[in-house]
Amino acid sequence: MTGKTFFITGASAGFGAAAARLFAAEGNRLILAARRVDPLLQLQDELGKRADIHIIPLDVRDREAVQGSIEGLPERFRAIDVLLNNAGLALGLEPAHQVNLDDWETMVDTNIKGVMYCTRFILPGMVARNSGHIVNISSTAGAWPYAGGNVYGGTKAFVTQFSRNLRCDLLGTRVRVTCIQPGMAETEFSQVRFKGDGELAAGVYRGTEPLKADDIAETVRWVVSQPPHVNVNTIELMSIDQCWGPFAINRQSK
Ligand code: NDP
Ligand code: 8X3
Repeated sequence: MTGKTFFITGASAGFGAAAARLFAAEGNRLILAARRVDPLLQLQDELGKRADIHIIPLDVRDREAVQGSIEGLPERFRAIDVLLNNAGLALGLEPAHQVNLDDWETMVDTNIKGVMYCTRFILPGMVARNSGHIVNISSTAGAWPYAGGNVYGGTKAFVTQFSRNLRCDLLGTRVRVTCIQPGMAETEFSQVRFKGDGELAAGVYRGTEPLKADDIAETVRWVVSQPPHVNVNTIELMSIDQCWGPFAINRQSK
């Protein structure tokens, strides 16, 4: 995969930064978006020698900002080949009756609306060119329930079903859609979920070999490198140290 234009949301850390490094190394043109500017500038510094990089300080929850930044792209970045809808987060692990409602709204606004906005403003160009690929980062949390996953898992279930429905709308075009559902991966994700509590975050991965950001970037590379007639619909991947649990049973009933 070379000479393509990628739009990567959530490029300042984790999967997005790893994808940026991988696709820059292959000589692609990258648009990197996130709220934090410093890590984006560092990536531009690091990768700019190998690839043409355009950075956008962007909060994907801001519909007008998403529209403005896409419409305002420099000419050579306008024909986006791959949209990697990756920006997202989980906040908290409390049960639904105790959760902070602002956290729920932040997850909905970021994980659902951010994906909607980026897709809606980039997709028309892909359809007009009859070429392009939308890769959405969902999660095992969107397919399998767990205590405390409440709205985070709900937002990722949206991403999974939205991806499938996009495929239906795009049938008859050469625009591809893929949904990737990773399990536990060690990035800044748990730091964000536990609001900077390093001990809680480290506990998520203790004693395991979790997925790495590079594993997800490689998965993205694989799906976008398939021949144009091949659409990889969904990929679920987990660390070898993760698996499904049995049904939970309350034994305090009587
Ligand atoms: P990180 O926390 O390492 O990275 C998340 C990225 O999303 C950051 O670049 C962050 O940038 C960006 N982001 C968050 N909110 C916004 C926003 N409002 N606007 C723009 N960018 C935003 O986590 P991961 O790399 O692990 O997560 C990437 C995606 O993968 C997420 O959608 C996550 O839900 C999903 N995922 C993660 C798994 C894991 O175990 N790590 C497993 C399965 C899925 P900034 O803060 O600078 O805005
Ligand atoms: C992240 C994976 O299991 O922490 O989407 O929700 S999990």
